[in-house]
Amino acid sequence: MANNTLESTQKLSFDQFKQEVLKDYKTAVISRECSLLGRREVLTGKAKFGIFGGGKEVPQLAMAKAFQKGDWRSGYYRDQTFMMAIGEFNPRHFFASLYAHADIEADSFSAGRQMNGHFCVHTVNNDGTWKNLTEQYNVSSDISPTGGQMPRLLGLAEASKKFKNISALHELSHLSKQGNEIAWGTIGNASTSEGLFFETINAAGVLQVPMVISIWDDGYGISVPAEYQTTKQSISEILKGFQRDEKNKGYEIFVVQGWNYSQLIDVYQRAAKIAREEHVPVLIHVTELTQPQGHSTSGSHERYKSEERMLWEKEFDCLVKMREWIENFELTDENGDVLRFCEDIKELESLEEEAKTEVREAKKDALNALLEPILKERTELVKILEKIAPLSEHKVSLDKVKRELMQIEEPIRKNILDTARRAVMYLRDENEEVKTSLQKWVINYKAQQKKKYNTHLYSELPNNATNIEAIAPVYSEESKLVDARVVLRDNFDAILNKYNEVLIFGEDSGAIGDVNQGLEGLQQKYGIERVYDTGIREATIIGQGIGLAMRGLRPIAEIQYLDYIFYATQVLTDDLATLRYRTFGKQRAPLIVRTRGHRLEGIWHSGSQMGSLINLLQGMYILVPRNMTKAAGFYNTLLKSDEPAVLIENLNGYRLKERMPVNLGEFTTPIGVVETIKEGQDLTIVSYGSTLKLVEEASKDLSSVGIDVEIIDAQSLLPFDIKHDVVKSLKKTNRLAVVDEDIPGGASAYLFEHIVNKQNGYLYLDSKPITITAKAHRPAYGTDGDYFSKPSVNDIFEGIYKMMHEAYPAKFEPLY
Ligand SMILES: Cc1ncc(C[n+]2csc(CCOP(=O)(O)OP(=O)(O)O)c2C)c(N)n1
Ligand SMILES: [Mg+2]
Repeated sequence: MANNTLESTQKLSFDQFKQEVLKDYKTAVISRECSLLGRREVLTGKAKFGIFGGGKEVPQLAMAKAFQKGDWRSGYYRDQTFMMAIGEFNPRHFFASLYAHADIEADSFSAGRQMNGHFCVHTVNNDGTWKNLTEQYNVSSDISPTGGQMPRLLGLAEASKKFKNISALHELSHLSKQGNEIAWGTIGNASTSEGLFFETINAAGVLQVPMVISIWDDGYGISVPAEYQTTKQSISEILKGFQRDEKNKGYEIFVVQGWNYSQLIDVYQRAAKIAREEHVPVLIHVTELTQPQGHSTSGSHERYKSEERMLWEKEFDCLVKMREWIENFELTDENGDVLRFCEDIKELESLEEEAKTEVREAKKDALNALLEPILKERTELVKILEKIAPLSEHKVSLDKVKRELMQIEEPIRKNILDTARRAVMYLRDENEEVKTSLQKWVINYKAQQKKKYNTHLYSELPNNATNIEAIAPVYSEESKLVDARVVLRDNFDAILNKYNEVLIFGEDSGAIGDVNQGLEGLQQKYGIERVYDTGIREATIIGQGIGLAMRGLRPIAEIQYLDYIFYATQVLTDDLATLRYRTFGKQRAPLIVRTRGHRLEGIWHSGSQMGSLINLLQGMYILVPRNMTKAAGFYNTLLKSDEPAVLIENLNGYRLKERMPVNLGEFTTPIGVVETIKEGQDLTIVSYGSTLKLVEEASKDLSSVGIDVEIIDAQSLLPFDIKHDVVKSLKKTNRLAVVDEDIPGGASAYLFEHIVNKQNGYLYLDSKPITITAKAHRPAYGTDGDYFSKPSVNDIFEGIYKMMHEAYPAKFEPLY
């Protein structure tokens, strides 16, 4: 019966059908052979670590058949067969990534930056323009944290809905064919235990987006069996409540055995039709999969699988089953002739032999390609060492390190550079003639490696966010003083009007126009597709934004309060912040995260934890505007660029008065540039956000006792002061205080290190520099809680007065 289904859905002539099946089988055999040889490469020390797709080949063939150009995948490390079946991966590439070949031509997924099994297809050209995403298979770059692919998947699927429903987006025909694309997810059975999985499943059901999520179920998560992972040991069983029915929208859920090729093809075709045509999410629980070699190269599954299970895995290995099916397949045509896939088993055997040879050859080629440049580099160094050695007093040592380097059969760059740097150490006190060529070689070699390993954290294109020029807000005579949230709102209005791709969403962002009315009336004006409410689910709000941004839209995702960003921090730090780096600049997601914080009251409402974000979000911008005009300018800057950022508005600033600029949507606040907001002679105070208001107040008290401070607004924490303006101020004042609402050792330590160390501020200091910060604990509630937890005007005054007293005891009497 299944065979008939397959035939009818495929509508192919028998011969075409046969060719298709054999091609699939060969792809699966190639994939399996890669897994087997890959493991050997790791166990013999040629590669560091391996995680492969063995035991999951057959369902991936079926998924690949339903996957169309323009579609997207967000999956995990088991998908090598799918990648091969869509033509984006081959054995040569398999080994290049296993060997961590640090060249984007050899390992197009990450230029050797990611472990093997982390797939990707480039979405941007070298000049930063989008590729035609409708004409290629799109694979969003994988990350290792289990379940981490899920939030992004939601956004990839939601983008189709936006491209369909927002008519102004239809002209972006290189990004989408009016939303005809499916976002395909894959996840392991055990990883469905993660909260991100459930959050995404619920959100996609609510949003009704074209998403097909496959669960590759092999009964284990490394060594831990399903009984410890999943209630009722079945994810499809417990998700039954999501099944759509006549009354309610929901999911279509399929369960299919992972070794049943023909049923799999049928299920995937049906799933694709539902998702593509009806924009309904589909879940496919693919059961009875195996792991013929265990989880990864770091262990062996004999340790935790029973003998019985091991026997079952051998029997139900999807490749074995597919082969059986091919061997036994028979179809009687209308003439009564019996049609078969293979008349003779030898046909299959020779196909398998061919596949194996192809993999072995690819392995050799990949290794040679890896080694070739490295061996050349070694020769270069060796030649220099041989030239220098006879002239050196350290000939014996130089000869020894050279010999050791030459003895390494398959050297890596670490071996080469280590040898060279040791040689520099030996030659440190010898004359220039001897050592210059080597020193130069080391400097040059290091620079070359930097390009390989330390680039693309931020954009290297001309529109890098820090290159966007400042445009000052312009005021006319009619410019009124208004509540600052109105400046923000009118600027968002201008943005939504100017950029059709901008979407703004979050908790309470739609109907009421956010909790502080910064989006007031904008849903009414621009429609529910562009300014909208989401559920309370920070991680997937960010995931939504990542996926939308990856598909060429310009989402502004709102996290209602800074303190709640931690629900989404895993997604931000592991996925968004690493995206450009881990793809060697070949994918991007210019998501703007809008949030509000600073100087609130209470343990979970303080909005101050900037240090933690700075540590986790390298690869993003962290902007802390002191007022709403500055904030609006940052949004305008970010939209001219294409990089991700978190922007923290001042919660207590929305009702303060600011003048309304006339060039809304146009003026920009430069990123990475500080601003001096008060000039002074005696001391430089660096601060940011709403604490600046307290600093300004304290400066008046300080002025009244004869201390004239200069106040600098950091404005941007990541990056901070790229022009090194603070040190220029220190040259004048010779004293530094960093005032910060974060804990001791938080953002203040970061600013301090930048100023004193990176900017060499220590050279100009006449007093010990200080930080004035909050207490180490979370701030207590209420005005007194704030006063005794965070730096107050008194604390700032006294801290700085003390510094001046220590410098001039006669002039400044001790306060206490
Ligand atoms: C957040 C996180 N926790 C733990 C791990 C370590 N880890 C890697 S794979 C894995 C098991 C995943 O099992 P499953 O989802 O069933 O996928 P399978 O490998 O079986 O295909 C674990 C625990 C991880 N990568 N990420
Ligand atoms: Mg599993």
